[in-house]
Amino acid sequence: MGVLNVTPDSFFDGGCYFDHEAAIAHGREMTAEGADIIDVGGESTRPGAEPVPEDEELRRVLPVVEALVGEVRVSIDTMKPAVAAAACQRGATLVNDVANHSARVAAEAGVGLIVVHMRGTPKIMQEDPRYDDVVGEVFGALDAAAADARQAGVREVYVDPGIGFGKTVQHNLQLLRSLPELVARGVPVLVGTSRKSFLGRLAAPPGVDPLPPGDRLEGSLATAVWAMVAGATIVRVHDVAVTVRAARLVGGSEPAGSGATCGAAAGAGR
Ligand code: HH2
Repeated sequence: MGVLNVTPDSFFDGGCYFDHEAAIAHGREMTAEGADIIDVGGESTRPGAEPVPEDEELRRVLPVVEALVGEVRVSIDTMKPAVAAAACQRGATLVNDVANHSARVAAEAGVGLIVVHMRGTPKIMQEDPRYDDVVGEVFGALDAAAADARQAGVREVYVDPGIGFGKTVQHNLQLLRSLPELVARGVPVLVGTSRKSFLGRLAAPPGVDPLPPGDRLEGSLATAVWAMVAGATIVRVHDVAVTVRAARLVGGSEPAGSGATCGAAAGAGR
């Protein structure tokens, strides 16, 4: 799943694709790079983010959804059921609502739903998040939310532990380590670690400032690969081309006619 933020303030790509033409072009680029789904969002969910009015969010996302639906599967990344409904009317077939308010909309539209664990709202979620048993609490909440979505009539449900949504670095690591356990519960799993701040903290030497989002590619790839090995069905990423390459390595499949090699000297045979 390629991330397409039509926002001025997203934590990594804010402002890069705020213009509709730039957003559509980037959606096409990620599709050409091998994304199966493009996740279109018009409101940042970074820690501390201010909510965006509904009419403004619609103005940001709908033209992009409409332009891409004929070319690739489009999901709508929103915390507003009305925005989810409007995007589905225009052809989006997956709802990604980190606030979990959109089960009824997804059921009525006959589309898929991603159920996400978030503690609080983006504005306050990173203010001292605490759990007695983060894995048990998050996975238990996902079980319940997936059951509610099914009960509401959604046929295609994914669960997402919500990396960075009301979690410390240690909480994120515990959840990632326990992914095989979440996968084993039987509902397909989505994982989104791409460029997130815990990667910047983990990769920086002790006493040094966390790495900024632009320097978190290695961590993004390492955690995406781990999620795939652990059995996740979808990884949500900003860097599609390199993640697709990593996925091919993990899956062990050689693209037809690629003459897959390592290093610059293609065909050198080593
Ligand atoms: N992460 C972000 C946004 N939406 N949806 C799901 N299901 N899972 C995630 O982990 C997830 C998500 C945050 O990333 P991004 O969209 O790049 O940033 P921003 O919220 O600042 O636009």
